[in-house]
Amino acid sequence: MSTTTTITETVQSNLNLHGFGRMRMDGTDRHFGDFRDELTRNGYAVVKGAIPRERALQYADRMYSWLENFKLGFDRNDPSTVHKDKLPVINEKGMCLHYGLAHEDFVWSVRSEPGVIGAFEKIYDDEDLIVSFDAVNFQFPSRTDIAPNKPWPHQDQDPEKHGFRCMQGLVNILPNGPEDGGLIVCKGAHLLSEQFHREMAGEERIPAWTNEWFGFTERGMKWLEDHGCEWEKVCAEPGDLILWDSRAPHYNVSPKNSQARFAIYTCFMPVADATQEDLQRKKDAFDRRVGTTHWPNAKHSGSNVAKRDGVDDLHNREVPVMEPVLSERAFKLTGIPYLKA
Ligand SMILES: O=C(O)CCC(=O)C(=O)O
Ligand SMILES: [Fe+2]
Repeated sequence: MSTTTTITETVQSNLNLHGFGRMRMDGTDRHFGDFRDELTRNGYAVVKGAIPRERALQYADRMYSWLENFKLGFDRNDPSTVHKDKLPVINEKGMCLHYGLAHEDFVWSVRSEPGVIGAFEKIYDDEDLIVSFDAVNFQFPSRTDIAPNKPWPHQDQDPEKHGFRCMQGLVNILPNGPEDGGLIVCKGAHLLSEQFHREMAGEERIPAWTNEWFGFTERGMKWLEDHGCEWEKVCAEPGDLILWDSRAPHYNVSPKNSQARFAIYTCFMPVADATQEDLQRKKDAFDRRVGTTHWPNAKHSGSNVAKRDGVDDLHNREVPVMEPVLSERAFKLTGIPYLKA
């Protein structure tokens, strides 16, 4: 192969890794012939078997063990032990946000799964990506020991910043049918987001702790309904990756039957969309083993201090039980290799 060919090929592959370019998510994306077609049309999609089912069930086993290893009394085989006194702190939405969980080895293993990374490489047509240090979701059926999970329809994107900016994802770990707990998405509404915010600009807002969040009021929900948008429960098998545009209105519901819902959030964005300051903050979050939001650029980071009934949980820990062992590919996802000295 001549040098010229090699350079041409390199330039070509850098420009257009998968031959389609970064998704625009504005309704004008060309036909891809894969999950991206649904993603661009509906604002969400399921990538079947991003992780082989058997491996997803092994992750479920590690998740159950992580809960049991607090030695508070939770036993996966005894539903009566699903109680907040017997579990680490998990909120009514199923989120577990502390205890170094965002950096447990099994969480990093899920983030580093080739089928997960590969889906985002296709979306962004880019291999230089960073990943969020996001929460883990454990939703158990029939909980009366915690507050009910009331609908919390929202977008995870600043309403003043239009257009497609971030693709969110979660790896579904347990069987997840129509009656099970999980993600509810307003189909196609990502395409109406700009119009919504223009027409509803004067409306009262639900307070948000970050600019990158917008909550839908009853009037907002009515607007979506009046514009023909329908809400759908997204169903998935163990190992399926669920993707959704940050602009897509969504929330989660708790299980209605006996099946638990486990999920690991995995959001990726091109490192090119992050500043050096973002990457520095991200490194700091990684070094301290704390979580971030869904946004991989680490605008906000969390803490490992869970509060139980207002006081620090006695079972808090600053580092994961099992520190992550990162492959070279996974380490790039921390953003650290992209920091200039
Ligand atoms: O658990 C889910 O399916 C969605 C969670 C979510 O929307 C969020 O954390 O912002
Ligand atoms: Fe969300």
